[in-house]
Amino acid sequence: MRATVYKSTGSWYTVKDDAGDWHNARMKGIFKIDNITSTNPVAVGDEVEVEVENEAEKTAMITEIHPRNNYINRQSPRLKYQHHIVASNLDQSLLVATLKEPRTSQGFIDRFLVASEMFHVKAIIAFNKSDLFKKKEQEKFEQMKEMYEAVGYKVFLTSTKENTGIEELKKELKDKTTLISGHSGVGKSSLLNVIFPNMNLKTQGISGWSGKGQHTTTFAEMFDLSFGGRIIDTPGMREFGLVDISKQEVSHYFPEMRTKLNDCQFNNCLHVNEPGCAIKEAVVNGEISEDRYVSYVNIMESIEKPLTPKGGK
Ligand SMILES: Nc1nc2c(ncn2[C@@H]2O[C@H](COP(=O)(O)OP(=O)(O)O)[C@@H](O)[C@H]2O)c(=O)[nH]1
Ligand SMILES: [Mg+2]
Ligand SMILES: [Zn+2]
Repeated sequence: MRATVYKSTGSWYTVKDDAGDWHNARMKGIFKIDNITSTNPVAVGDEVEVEVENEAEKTAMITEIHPRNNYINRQSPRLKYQHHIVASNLDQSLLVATLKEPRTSQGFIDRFLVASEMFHVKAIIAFNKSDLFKKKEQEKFEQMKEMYEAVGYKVFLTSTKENTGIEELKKELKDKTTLISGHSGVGKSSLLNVIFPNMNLKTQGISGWSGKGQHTTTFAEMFDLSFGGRIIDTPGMREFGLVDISKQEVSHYFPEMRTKLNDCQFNNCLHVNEPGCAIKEAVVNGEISEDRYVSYVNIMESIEKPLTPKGGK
């Protein structure tokens, strides 16, 4: 029977089968998926086959994992050379950002967008706390919206306090599986509460079941939206790691650079110091935003440095 993974506590998985019934499932045997070394073989969002073990206790065995359309991973917090799959089969990722209390830096936003491109996941951005905006923030927002929309990312403006912009955002979430992400304090939980007030009630029945494995602050969890669609929350995840990214590929994850890469004089151009660079030329003549280019250079510089775990602050 086919089922979808909604939650993982390490060894137990909460899955919902195609008939809408919930099970607490365990894995059977050892799986090797996609030839990657992963600390968690089954991830939230995975489509699996399950066999019911105990009807009364609602336990089941996962016997097969269906191929993933995509997945997001990061370096394991404990084991440097292993990856942790955060979530799979996503339609889009939503970054909740703020310009005030706290301020999300553009560098952070651009790293998120690069990671989304790298994982083949469409990204959208919601600037929350619009009720706090004064003229300065309003102008900054307009500028960011123009910049990001020009390169293909939808931008929303919301306030959970004044309940504005929520309907537009809901339309974008409808019938899609969306991973929600953003710094602590930007209003992710508040947004989820206004988008779907009963969200917690929906999964409460089964989520507390296993008792042990209280890793709920590090593991992702998926929720059904009442109007269709699903949200994956990743509490405690500060940012997507740019895992295994090479300098050569970074420009491919900037949509505005992608189309110009063949115009550089050198085909191995990194668009930093090389002569005859079409990217730098596009920055000079205003076709590519200078701020986005700054983020590009910063990401390139961060790749030079040896990998350090990005878990802490
Ligand atoms: N002014 C204002 N405060 C907000 C808004 N949304 C959330 N907050 C506040 O920001 C703080 C952090 O919100 P929370 O949802 O816990 O953020 P999370 O850490 O991203 O889940 C709380 O004090 C919220 O009341 C908003 O739209 N406007
Ligand atoms: Mg929260
Ligand atoms: Zn170049």
